[in-house]
Amino acid sequence: MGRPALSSGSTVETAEADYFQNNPPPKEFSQNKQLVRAFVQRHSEQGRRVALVTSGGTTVPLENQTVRFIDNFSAGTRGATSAEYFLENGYAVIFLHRRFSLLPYSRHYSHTTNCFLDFMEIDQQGKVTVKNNYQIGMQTVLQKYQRAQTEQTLLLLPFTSVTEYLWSLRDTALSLQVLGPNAVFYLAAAVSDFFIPRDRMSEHKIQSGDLNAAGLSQGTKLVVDLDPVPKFLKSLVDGWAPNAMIVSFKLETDPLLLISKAKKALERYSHHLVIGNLLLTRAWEVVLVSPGREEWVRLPNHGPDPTGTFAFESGSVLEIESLIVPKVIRLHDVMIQQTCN
Ligand code: PAZ
Repeated sequence: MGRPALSSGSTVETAEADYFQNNPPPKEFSQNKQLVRAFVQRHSEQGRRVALVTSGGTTVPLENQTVRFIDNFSAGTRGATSAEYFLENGYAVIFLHRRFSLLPYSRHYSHTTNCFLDFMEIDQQGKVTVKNNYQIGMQTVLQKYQRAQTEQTLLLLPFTSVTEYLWSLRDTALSLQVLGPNAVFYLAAAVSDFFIPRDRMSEHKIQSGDLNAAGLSQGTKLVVDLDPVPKFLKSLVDGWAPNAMIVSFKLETDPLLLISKAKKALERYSHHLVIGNLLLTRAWEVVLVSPGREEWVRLPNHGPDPTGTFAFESGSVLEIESLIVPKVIRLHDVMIQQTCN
């Protein structure tokens, strides 16, 4: 059974309606809508589960023709890596990601410390080939990538600003409603809590010599006046995706706050799972907080250094997402079973 729909006229509903009315959709919105509809329909007919994986940070533009913006931290590693494990487990994936952040499969060769050119060489005939010691690794990644291409199980949807993100999230959620409990939302993106409403945003680049142009500045200082972004998780859980499984992430820097903030989010939104992580240790430990339960997931051979201050990485090739995603899928299995009974 799904969650009850939002009562009409609630504050959340009004804030949501105002937000979408005052902040127009991105240019590619209608085109993406068609792509999502077709993708969902195909996988629904094939009886495949679909994961919406969000990834990367949203921006808050200071100008409509954006030169400057406030950014949210995230390289897109968590999202891109998790998407691969969902695909490997038979899910189709809609990958709602920050434009130019890491993507499933190409992430192995696209980071600046992992540049694809370092994997190549020019042979004696002048042909570009993959270096011998990378052949097997690249073949494995390429096979998985090509499988996703052939089976059309991966749909890439980019966003840049928080508004683009929210338009795409809402529309995709509405499209996924046909799947009922067979959809899972895995919200790893780092989404801005504050933004500048469209009607207060400068059209052109804010000029230091014309400090009142954007309505943002006072004297010689640039004062940025931000409004809160409506609590979209509430809208998602209660309104846009009432029957789907919803997994949110919580990023903190203070270890003492992590569990309490994750629990608070779970209570506030009444969804299925919050995955908590700390900025410094996120690559090797997370905590899964679900109603009445918390479970730490850690990569072996990682932990505090001898001073107990920082964590260190041992060079393990095991990725923590290979441990997280199967646990999420097990919870999804249980949720689907409970819905069917
Ligand atoms: O992309 P990345 O691997 O560098 O970082 C992932 C993350 C820390 C942004 C993600 O795991 C997360 O916690 N996202 C939610 C952030 C938030 O609390 O808004």
